[in-house]
Amino acid sequence: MILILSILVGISIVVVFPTLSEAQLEQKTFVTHSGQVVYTSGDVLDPLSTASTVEFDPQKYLRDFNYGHISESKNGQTIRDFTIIAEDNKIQEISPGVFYNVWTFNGTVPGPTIRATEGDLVRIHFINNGSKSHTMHFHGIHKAEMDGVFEIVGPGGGQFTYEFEAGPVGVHPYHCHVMPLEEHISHGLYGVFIVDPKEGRPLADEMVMVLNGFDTDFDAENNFYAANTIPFYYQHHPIQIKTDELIRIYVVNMVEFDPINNFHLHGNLYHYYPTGTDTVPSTFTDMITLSQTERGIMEFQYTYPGKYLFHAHKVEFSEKGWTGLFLVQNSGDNQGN
Ligand SMILES: [Cu+2]
Repeated sequence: MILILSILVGISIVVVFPTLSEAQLEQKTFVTHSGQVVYTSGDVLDPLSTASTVEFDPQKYLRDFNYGHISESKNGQTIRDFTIIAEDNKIQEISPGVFYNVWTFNGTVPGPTIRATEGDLVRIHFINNGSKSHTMHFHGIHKAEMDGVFEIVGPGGGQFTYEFEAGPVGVHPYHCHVMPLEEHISHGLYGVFIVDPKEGRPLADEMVMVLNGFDTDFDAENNFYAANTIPFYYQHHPIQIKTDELIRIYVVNMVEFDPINNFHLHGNLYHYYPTGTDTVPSTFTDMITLSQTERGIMEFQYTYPGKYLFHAHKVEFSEKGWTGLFLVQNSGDNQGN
């Protein structure tokens, strides 16, 4: 009896958590925390050609930085104007055959990566075209009335202009701060705000990774996890980098419901700058663990070419989509080799 039970348990574990190598290749059936069975076709999801009402390209998002419309004040301060529009009616194919109502800033989850230099005047012209109230709350230093918590922006075209000096240097999340907060964040109203030091950072191949998850059956547990929204995306589309080239990743954990997330890099270690606020890394490691909205900057370079995994070492997350690959090519090779 015990033997039969243990075999059954073993089989169910294989069904719920198939091994990494086959997780994305075969039809997937898994039981959610509430007992619902989720089926996906096992096809590779192409986020650019689905029936979704969202156009989101994880390959483009990875290295896409929005510096705003730039002007200069009379006293020489750089002004950066951004227009951000919130909506809450879009449907996105989160996994093959699994559609979910995403709430978006400028049409995507995450919203655009907003980038400024320390001391710049940042002006966010926020328009709420959603059916619910929304706001933008930036992590960072600013006046109370610019905090996006008490200044609720009403649905159907409500507007607010957030204005603050960019600071401190680092990588910060922004997100809607309307209650119930869990609902507004888990549906996708978040993005990344990078504040560069005035003196700049050493030249690097820079990218942004937002660690997120989706609760598609509304049981306050995530069914899918990802770096940049689409489960397994960078496993099917490895991120191409070069040997001996400095890689800098701005990583932000926005996973709701789960208390922790993490980032493990294979075949290498990285210098890690928590929140990106210090010039000296706090650690040299291949594994960091992040609570919600914890973030930082990772820097590394590969000596040897080849394919290297990166993924959550929380295995449940990696087997439900939070896994990817770096394809490291020799610096001397031509593009596409
Ligand atoms: Cu909201």
